Amino acid sequence: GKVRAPTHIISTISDDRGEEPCYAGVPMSSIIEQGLGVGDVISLLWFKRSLPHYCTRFIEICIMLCADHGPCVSGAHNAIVTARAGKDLVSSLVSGLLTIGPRFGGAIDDAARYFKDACDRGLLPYEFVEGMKKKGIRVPGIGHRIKRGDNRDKRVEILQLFARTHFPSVKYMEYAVQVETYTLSKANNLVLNVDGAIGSLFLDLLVSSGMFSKPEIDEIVEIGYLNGLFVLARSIGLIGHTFDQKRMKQPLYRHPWEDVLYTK
Ligand code: Q5B
Repeated sequence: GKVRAPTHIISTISDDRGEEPCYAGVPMSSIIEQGLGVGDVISLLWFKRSLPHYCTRFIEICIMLCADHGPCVSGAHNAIVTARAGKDLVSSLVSGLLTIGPRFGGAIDDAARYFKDACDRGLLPYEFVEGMKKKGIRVPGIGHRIKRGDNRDKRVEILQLFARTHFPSVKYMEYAVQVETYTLSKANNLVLNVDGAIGSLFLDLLVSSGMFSKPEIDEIVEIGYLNGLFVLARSIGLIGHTFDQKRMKQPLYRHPWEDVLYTK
Protein backbone atom coordinates (compact mmCIF):
# COMPACT_ATOMS: atom_id res chain seq x y z
CA GLY A 1 0.00 0.00 0.00
CA LYS A 2 0.87 3.66 -0.06
CA VAL A 3 3.19 4.89 2.66
CA ARG A 4 2.75 8.49 3.82
CA ALA A 5 6.10 10.29 3.90
CA PRO A 6 6.71 11.65 7.41
CA THR A 7 5.79 15.36 7.63
CA HIS A 8 8.19 18.00 8.87
CA ILE A 9 5.49 20.11 10.48
CA ILE A 10 2.39 19.24 12.49
CA SER A 11 -0.27 21.96 12.68
CA THR A 12 -3.53 21.77 14.62
CA ILE A 13 -5.06 25.25 14.56
CA SER A 14 -5.83 26.21 10.97
CA ASP A 15 -6.19 24.78 7.49
CA ASP A 16 -6.01 26.72 4.23
CA ARG A 17 -6.33 23.80 1.79
CA GLY A 18 -10.06 23.89 1.10
CA GLU A 19 -12.24 26.51 -0.54
CA GLU A 20 -11.69 28.82 2.39
CA PRO A 21 -9.46 28.91 5.47
CA CYS A 22 -10.73 27.24 8.63
CA TYR A 23 -9.76 28.33 12.15
CA ALA A 24 -9.93 25.30 14.48
CA GLY A 25 -12.25 23.67 11.98
CA VAL A 26 -14.59 26.68 11.68
CA PRO A 27 -14.80 28.06 8.12
CA MET A 28 -14.03 31.75 7.70
CA SER A 29 -17.42 32.42 6.09
CA SER A 30 -19.20 30.97 9.13
CA ILE A 31 -17.20 33.26 11.45
CA ILE A 32 -18.28 36.28 9.41
CA GLU A 33 -21.89 35.13 8.90
CA GLN A 34 -22.34 34.57 12.65
CA GLY A 35 -21.08 38.11 13.28
CA LEU A 36 -18.22 36.85 15.46
CA GLY A 37 -15.37 39.13 16.49
CA VAL A 38 -11.66 39.14 17.20
CA GLY A 39 -12.27 37.55 20.63
CA ASP A 40 -13.80 34.55 18.88
CA VAL A 41 -10.88 34.35 16.44
CA ILE A 42 -8.44 34.39 19.38
CA SER A 43 -10.48 31.65 21.08
CA LEU A 44 -10.25 29.48 17.98
CA LEU A 45 -6.58 30.09 17.13
CA TRP A 46 -5.15 30.16 20.67
CA PHE A 47 -7.48 27.89 22.62
CA LYS A 48 -8.74 25.74 19.71
CA ARG A 49 -12.40 26.07 20.75
CA SER A 50 -15.36 28.40 20.61
CA LEU A 51 -15.90 30.14 23.93
CA PRO A 52 -19.12 31.64 25.35
CA HIS A 53 -19.82 35.26 24.43
CA TYR A 54 -18.88 36.70 27.85
CA CYS A 55 -15.42 35.08 27.51
CA THR A 56 -14.78 36.42 24.01
CA ARG A 57 -16.10 39.84 25.10
CA PHE A 58 -13.69 39.75 28.05
CA ILE A 59 -10.80 38.97 25.67
CA GLU A 60 -11.84 41.90 23.47
CA ILE A 61 -12.07 44.25 26.47
CA CYS A 62 -8.52 43.23 27.49
CA ILE A 63 -7.32 44.02 23.96
CA MET A 64 -9.07 47.40 23.90
CA LEU A 65 -7.90 48.45 27.37
CA CYS A 66 -4.27 47.46 26.75
CA ALA A 67 -4.02 48.89 23.21
CA ASP A 68 -2.11 51.94 24.41
CA HIS A 69 -1.04 53.80 27.53
CA GLY A 70 0.47 56.97 26.18
CA PRO A 71 3.84 57.87 24.65
CA CYS A 72 5.89 57.69 27.86
CA VAL A 73 5.80 53.94 28.57
CA SER A 74 8.79 51.78 27.57
CA GLY A 75 7.22 50.23 24.47
CA ALA A 76 5.86 53.43 22.96
CA HIS A 77 9.09 55.29 23.74
CA ASN A 78 11.16 52.68 21.88
CA ALA A 79 8.78 52.66 18.92
CA ILE A 80 8.85 56.48 18.74
CA VAL A 81 12.67 56.65 18.90
CA THR A 82 12.97 53.93 16.25
CA ALA A 83 10.48 55.58 13.91
CA ARG A 84 12.35 58.89 14.32
CA ALA A 85 15.57 57.10 13.37
CA GLY A 86 13.92 56.57 9.98
CA LYS A 87 13.23 52.89 10.41
CA ASP A 88 10.25 51.11 8.88
CA LEU A 89 6.98 50.06 10.53
CA VAL A 90 8.02 46.52 11.42
CA SER A 91 11.32 47.67 12.96
CA SER A 92 9.56 50.34 15.02
CA LEU A 93 6.90 47.86 16.13
CA VAL A 94 9.32 45.12 17.22
CA SER A 95 11.56 47.65 18.92
CA GLY A 96 8.57 48.56 21.10
CA LEU A 97 7.46 44.96 21.56
CA LEU A 98 10.91 43.93 22.77
CA THR A 99 10.45 46.00 25.94
CA ILE A 100 7.48 43.87 27.00
CA GLY A 101 8.67 41.67 29.84
CA PRO A 102 8.56 41.09 33.59
CA ARG A 103 8.44 44.79 34.52
CA PHE A 104 6.39 46.16 31.63
CA GLY A 105 3.23 44.45 30.37
CA GLY A 106 4.71 40.95 30.42
CA ALA A 107 3.87 40.09 34.03
CA ILE A 108 0.47 38.56 33.22
CA ASP A 109 1.58 34.93 33.00
CA ASP A 110 3.67 35.13 36.16
CA ALA A 111 0.83 36.90 37.98
CA ALA A 112 -1.48 34.02 36.99
CA ARG A 113 1.13 31.43 38.03
CA TYR A 114 1.89 32.95 41.43
CA PHE A 115 -1.72 33.91 42.32
CA LYS A 116 -2.94 30.43 41.33
CA ASP A 117 -0.26 28.64 43.30
CA ALA A 118 -0.74 30.80 46.42
CA CYS A 119 -4.56 30.69 46.29
CA ASP A 120 -4.69 26.94 45.61
CA ARG A 121 -2.31 26.31 48.52
CA GLY A 122 -4.56 28.40 50.77
CA LEU A 123 -1.80 30.90 51.64
CA LEU A 124 -3.01 33.99 53.45
CA PRO A 125 -2.16 37.12 51.44
CA TYR A 126 0.48 38.25 53.95
CA GLU A 127 2.07 34.76 53.92
CA PHE A 128 2.23 34.90 50.12
CA VAL A 129 3.65 38.45 49.93
CA GLU A 130 6.16 37.97 52.74
CA GLY A 131 7.19 34.60 51.25
CA MET A 132 7.88 36.34 47.92
CA LYS A 133 9.87 39.04 49.72
CA LYS A 134 12.02 36.41 51.44
CA LYS A 135 12.74 34.90 48.02
CA GLY A 136 13.59 38.36 46.66
CA ILE A 137 10.83 38.18 44.03
CA ARG A 138 8.55 41.15 43.32
CA VAL A 139 4.90 40.09 43.25
CA PRO A 140 3.98 40.04 39.53
CA GLY A 141 0.83 42.02 38.86
CA ILE A 142 1.42 44.34 41.81
CA GLY A 143 2.88 47.87 41.60
CA HIS A 144 2.75 50.69 39.11
CA ARG A 145 4.88 53.70 38.22
CA ILE A 146 2.04 56.22 38.31
CA LYS A 147 -1.02 54.46 39.73
CA ARG A 148 -1.53 54.65 43.48
CA GLY A 149 -3.96 53.57 46.18
CA ASP A 150 -5.63 56.97 45.81
CA ASN A 151 -5.31 57.02 41.99
CA ARG A 152 -6.48 53.57 40.90
CA ASP A 153 -6.10 52.19 37.40
CA LYS A 154 -9.46 52.64 35.65
CA ARG A 155 -8.65 49.65 33.41
CA VAL A 156 -8.49 47.37 36.44
CA GLU A 157 -11.83 48.67 37.70
CA ILE A 158 -13.49 48.10 34.30
CA LEU A 159 -12.19 44.51 34.10
CA GLN A 160 -13.27 43.77 37.66
CA LEU A 161 -16.76 45.17 37.10
CA PHE A 162 -17.21 43.14 33.91
CA ALA A 163 -16.06 39.93 35.58
CA ARG A 164 -18.15 40.45 38.72
CA THR A 165 -21.19 40.92 36.46
CA HIS A 166 -20.61 38.09 33.98
CA PHE A 167 -18.20 35.44 35.35
CA PRO A 168 -19.62 32.48 37.33
CA SER A 169 -16.79 32.93 39.85
CA VAL A 170 -14.08 35.50 40.53
CA LYS A 171 -12.20 33.52 43.19
CA TYR A 172 -8.71 34.31 41.91
CA MET A 173 -9.49 37.97 41.36
CA GLU A 174 -10.78 38.24 44.93
CA TYR A 175 -7.54 36.65 46.10
CA ALA A 176 -5.54 39.19 44.08
CA VAL A 177 -7.62 41.99 45.65
CA GLN A 178 -6.79 40.65 49.12
CA VAL A 179 -3.11 40.59 48.15
CA GLU A 180 -3.46 44.21 46.99
CA THR A 181 -5.09 45.20 50.30
CA TYR A 182 -2.04 43.82 52.07
CA THR A 183 0.56 45.34 49.71
CA LEU A 184 -1.20 48.73 49.85
CA SER A 185 -0.83 48.64 53.63
CA LYS A 186 2.94 48.51 52.99
CA ALA A 187 3.26 51.15 50.22
CA ASN A 188 0.82 53.31 48.27
CA ASN A 189 2.27 52.35 44.84
CA LEU A 190 1.67 48.62 45.33
CA VAL A 191 -1.72 48.50 43.60
CA LEU A 192 -3.11 45.59 41.61
CA ASN A 193 -2.03 46.59 38.12
CA VAL A 194 -3.51 45.76 34.72
CA ASP A 195 -1.23 42.70 34.34
CA GLY A 196 -2.34 41.35 37.71
CA ALA A 197 -6.01 42.02 36.98
CA ILE A 198 -5.86 40.19 33.64
CA GLY A 199 -3.77 37.34 35.06
CA SER A 200 -6.10 36.66 37.97
CA LEU A 201 -9.29 37.15 35.94
CA PHE A 202 -8.14 34.90 33.13
CA LEU A 203 -7.63 32.17 35.73
CA ASP A 204 -11.24 32.73 36.77
CA LEU A 205 -12.34 32.53 33.14
CA LEU A 206 -10.43 29.28 32.57
CA VAL A 207 -11.66 27.64 35.77
CA SER A 208 -15.25 28.86 36.03
CA SER A 209 -16.32 28.77 32.36
CA GLY A 210 -16.29 24.95 32.40
CA MET A 211 -14.69 25.04 28.95
CA PHE A 212 -11.27 23.73 30.05
CA SER A 213 -10.17 20.60 31.90
CA LYS A 214 -7.77 20.91 34.82
CA PRO A 215 -4.79 19.55 32.82
CA GLU A 216 -5.61 22.06 30.05
CA ILE A 217 -5.65 24.95 32.55
CA ASP A 218 -2.35 23.80 34.06
CA GLU A 219 -0.83 23.62 30.56
CA ILE A 220 -2.09 27.10 29.57
CA VAL A 221 -0.64 28.58 32.76
CA GLU A 222 2.62 26.64 32.37
CA ILE A 223 3.15 27.50 28.68
CA GLY A 224 2.14 31.11 29.32
CA TYR A 225 -0.53 32.27 26.87
CA LEU A 226 -1.59 35.40 28.65
CA ASN A 227 1.26 37.81 27.91
CA GLY A 228 0.08 37.28 24.33
CA LEU A 229 -2.94 39.43 25.15
CA PHE A 230 -0.74 42.40 26.06
CA VAL A 231 1.60 41.83 23.09
CA LEU A 232 -1.33 41.71 20.69
CA ALA A 233 -3.11 44.68 22.23
CA ARG A 234 -0.09 46.96 22.56
CA SER A 235 0.90 46.28 18.94
CA ILE A 236 -2.12 48.42 18.04
CA GLY A 237 -0.77 51.39 19.98
CA LEU A 238 2.84 50.88 18.88
CA ILE A 239 1.75 50.94 15.24
CA GLY A 240 -0.25 54.10 16.00
CA HIS A 241 2.79 55.81 17.58
CA THR A 242 4.92 54.86 14.56
CA PHE A 243 2.42 56.38 12.11
CA ASP A 244 2.08 59.44 14.36
CA GLN A 245 5.82 60.18 14.24
CA LYS A 246 6.03 59.58 10.50
CA ARG A 247 2.97 61.76 9.83
CA MET A 248 4.63 64.62 11.71
CA LYS A 249 8.00 63.93 9.97
CA GLN A 250 9.71 64.01 13.34
CA PRO A 251 13.51 64.28 13.17
CA LEU A 252 16.10 61.92 14.64
CA TYR A 253 15.71 61.74 18.40
CA ARG A 254 18.72 62.64 20.53
CA HIS A 255 18.38 62.58 24.29
CA PRO A 256 19.33 65.95 25.88
CA TRP A 257 22.65 66.12 27.74
CA GLU A 258 20.92 67.95 30.62
CA ASP A 259 18.90 64.82 31.31
CA VAL A 260 21.96 62.60 31.75
CA LEU A 261 24.04 62.46 34.92
CA TYR A 262 27.61 62.16 33.63
CA THR A 263 29.68 60.76 36.42
CA LYS A 264 32.91 58.87 37.00
N1 Q5B B 1 7.99 47.05 45.00
C1 Q5B B 1 5.79 47.99 37.89
O1 Q5B B 1 7.97 49.87 40.13
C2 Q5B B 1 7.04 48.25 38.72
C3 Q5B B 1 6.81 45.55 43.97
C4 Q5B B 1 7.47 45.82 45.14
C5 Q5B B 1 6.90 43.78 45.98
C6 Q5B B 1 6.17 44.31 43.85
C7 Q5B B 1 7.09 47.31 39.95
C8 Q5B B 1 7.14 45.84 39.56
C9 Q5B B 1 5.88 43.75 39.26
C10 Q5B B 1 5.88 43.63 37.74
C11 Q5B B 1 4.56 44.06 37.13
C12 Q5B B 1 3.50 45.30 35.28
C13 Q5B B 1 8.30 48.06 37.87
C14 Q5B B 1 3.21 46.76 35.52
C15 Q5B B 1 2.59 47.65 33.02
C16 Q5B B 1 1.74 48.18 31.85
C17 Q5B B 1 1.46 49.69 31.90
C18 Q5B B 1 2.75 50.49 32.27
C19 Q5B B 1 2.55 51.97 32.50
C20 Q5B B 1 0.97 50.08 30.53
C21 Q5B B 1 6.98 49.71 39.20
C22 Q5B B 1 9.64 50.91 45.04
C23 Q5B B 1 9.50 49.97 46.21
C24 Q5B B 1 10.67 49.04 46.37
C25 Q5B B 1 10.25 47.79 45.66
C26 Q5B B 1 8.77 47.75 46.01
C27 Q5B B 1 7.65 47.53 43.78
N2 Q5B B 1 6.93 46.61 43.14
N3 Q5B B 1 7.53 44.98 46.16
N4 Q5B B 1 6.24 43.45 44.87
N5 Q5B B 1 5.52 43.98 42.75
N6 Q5B B 1 5.97 45.14 39.63
N7 Q5B B 1 4.65 44.83 36.03
O2 Q5B B 1 7.54 52.32 40.50
O3 Q5B B 1 11.83 48.76 49.97
O4 Q5B B 1 12.05 50.77 48.44
O5 Q5B B 1 13.25 48.66 47.89
O6 Q5B B 1 8.19 45.34 39.21
O7 Q5B B 1 3.48 43.72 37.58
O8 Q5B B 1 3.72 47.45 32.83
O9 Q5B B 1 1.50 52.51 32.28
O10 Q5B B 1 3.55 52.61 32.97
O11 Q5B B 1 -0.22 49.90 30.26
O12 Q5B B 1 1.76 50.53 29.69
O13 Q5B B 1 9.72 51.49 39.58
O14 Q5B B 1 0.46 49.93 32.85
O15 Q5B B 1 6.02 47.58 40.78
O16 Q5B B 1 9.01 51.11 41.95
O17 Q5B B 1 11.15 49.84 41.67
O18 Q5B B 1 11.09 52.13 42.77
O19 Q5B B 1 10.06 50.15 43.90
O20 Q5B B 1 8.36 49.12 46.02
O21 Q5B B 1 10.92 46.64 46.08
O22 Q5B B 1 10.80 48.75 47.75
P1 Q5B B 1 8.58 51.29 40.46
P2 Q5B B 1 10.43 50.82 42.52
P3 Q5B B 1 12.08 49.27 48.58
S1 Q5B B 1 1.83 47.39 34.55
